[in-house]
Amino acid sequence: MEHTVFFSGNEAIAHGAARAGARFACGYPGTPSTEILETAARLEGVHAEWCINEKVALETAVGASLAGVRSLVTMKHVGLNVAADPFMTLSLTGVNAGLVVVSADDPGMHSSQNEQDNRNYARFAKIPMLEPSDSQEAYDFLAEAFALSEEFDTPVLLRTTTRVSHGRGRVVPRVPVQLEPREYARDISKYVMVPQYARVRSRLVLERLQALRRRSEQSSLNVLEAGTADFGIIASGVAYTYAREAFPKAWSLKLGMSNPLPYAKIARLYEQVSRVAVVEELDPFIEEQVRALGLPVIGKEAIAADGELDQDAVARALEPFVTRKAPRRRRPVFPPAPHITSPPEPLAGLPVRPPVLCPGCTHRSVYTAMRRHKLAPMGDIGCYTLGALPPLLALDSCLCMGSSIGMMAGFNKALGRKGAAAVIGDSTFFHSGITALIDAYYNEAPGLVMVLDNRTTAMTGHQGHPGTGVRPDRTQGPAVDIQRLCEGIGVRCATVDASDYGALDAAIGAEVDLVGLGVIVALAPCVLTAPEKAGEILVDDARCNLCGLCLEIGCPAIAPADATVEITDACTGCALCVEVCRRGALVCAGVEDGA
Ligand SMILES: Cc1ncc(C[n+]2csc(CCOP(=O)(O)OP(=O)(O)O)c2C)c(N)n1
Repeated sequence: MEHTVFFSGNEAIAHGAARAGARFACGYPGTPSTEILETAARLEGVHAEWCINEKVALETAVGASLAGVRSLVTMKHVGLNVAADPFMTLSLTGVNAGLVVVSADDPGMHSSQNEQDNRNYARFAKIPMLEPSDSQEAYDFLAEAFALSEEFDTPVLLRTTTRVSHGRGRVVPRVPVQLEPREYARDISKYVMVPQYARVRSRLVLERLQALRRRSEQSSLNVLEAGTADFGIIASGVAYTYAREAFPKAWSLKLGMSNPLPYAKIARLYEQVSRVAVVEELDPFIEEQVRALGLPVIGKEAIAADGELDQDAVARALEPFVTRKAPRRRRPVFPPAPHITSPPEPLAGLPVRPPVLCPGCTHRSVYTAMRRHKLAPMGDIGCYTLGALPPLLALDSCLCMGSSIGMMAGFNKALGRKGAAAVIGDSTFFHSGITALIDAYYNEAPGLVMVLDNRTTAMTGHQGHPGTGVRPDRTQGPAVDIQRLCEGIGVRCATVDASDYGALDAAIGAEVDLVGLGVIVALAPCVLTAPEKAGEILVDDARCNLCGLCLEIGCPAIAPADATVEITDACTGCALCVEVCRRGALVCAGVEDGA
């Protein structure tokens, strides 16, 4: 007899992920998902960690995926609300090694504050979704999910419900998947979701969805099972098993891959039978899409839209419809492929003006100092994200607010060394960087976190935040000190004047050489809030050979001239260009001296 084991769905997911080559698993506890990670933690070769919350867990898994390791992240349904910010944009960036997000939903609310149907999230994010209906499928679907993730460059949602997660069943273990190692390749236009790159990725997501639908049509996970009755059922997950038991003679379309739906397979079911019911718990997720094809269907008018189903409930609900007169047969109308826009042509005659960091912005000094240390800089959202654009090319990722530290932690954990750093603004640090820093400390992630503290929320127009204490009416309230906060957590932290390039360079060099986790707060007020000119930059034409070093810092106040460079009126005198010039061709004079 075949060797079998007896697993709950959650145990099967953990074992299935390990068999599929996942080496990194993280999550936040919540019924009915918890045992997945508890099981993963007991498996050899899998690094498992509890994260501080679901958002940080997802960002950490993304970091591990970028570093080349297949990663699993687990949560209960409401946890995906917490992780929704990285989740939605992860659809655009895609992955490196496969990444599977498990959402364990709780119809009937055995242990939850609501019973939201997270299948909607897969449609919302335009990503594939798999729904196992028993332990064997929970085990097998993981290999399928990781393969889909890599083939289509997308996160995959694996959605279970309490009965699948907690029900136990026989599982036949399979041969472990053999994997080629995946190198990390820096790709700013893929991983840095500033508008100009995100617009391109958005179109790719729409094309990917079309390709996924073709896969869904062919997938062996979506099976049309023949019956003898003039009645068909469409179902996924545990609802399929209830329907099968209640109506053993019915035809059925079992959907293991329930997003995107296989329209042609649905149409084929309608060629066989004159009455079709969708059996699904909670929302009319499948039903509404079938109706949109113009097909008559029995759905939520019979099957409860709240709570759990079981085989008796399904039998009771559908019995009257099975015997009812069949509706007139109709042909489905498949929706046309969506129109996807083309990138706009640049306006003729107008120069292209990509957004840049302001002249004198001290974020530029940080990037210039970091460049020497060859760490992959995981970025975040703020003015400083502009540093990802040419010529600085200073950030490797930008997923959502507060994502940099979790991504750095996952990346470095997966590599087993300090391969990445995190770059985060002060407002973003308070928004959701703190939780990720606590998580990195708790999970002992090594790495350097640069907090670019310009004493304001510059990107959105200089609002106050807890670090400045400034209120909307510009009055002063209490302020939180970032260094003391970090030290209170237990993280090593130094504050450096961000306008002092030499000090920055030395502090970063020292921190990179230390083991463990450290924060450097690069402190200098936003240049727009300190408008006085710090000095006058003069060019020594005899020394300048237009080598271009000063141009690499991307300051809009420096422009190439005939044989030298020219400093324009936009210069604030920050003197970073003086620091990087190796020929002494740029000199900073006091404002009065130079005037
Ligand atoms: C979830 C979310 N909320 C709000 C925003 C809008 N937003 C973008 S960057 C930013 C804050 C940037 O401030 P900070 O981190 O201090 O960086 P700075 O712009 O000052 O360099 C905000 C609020 C967003 N992108 N995402």
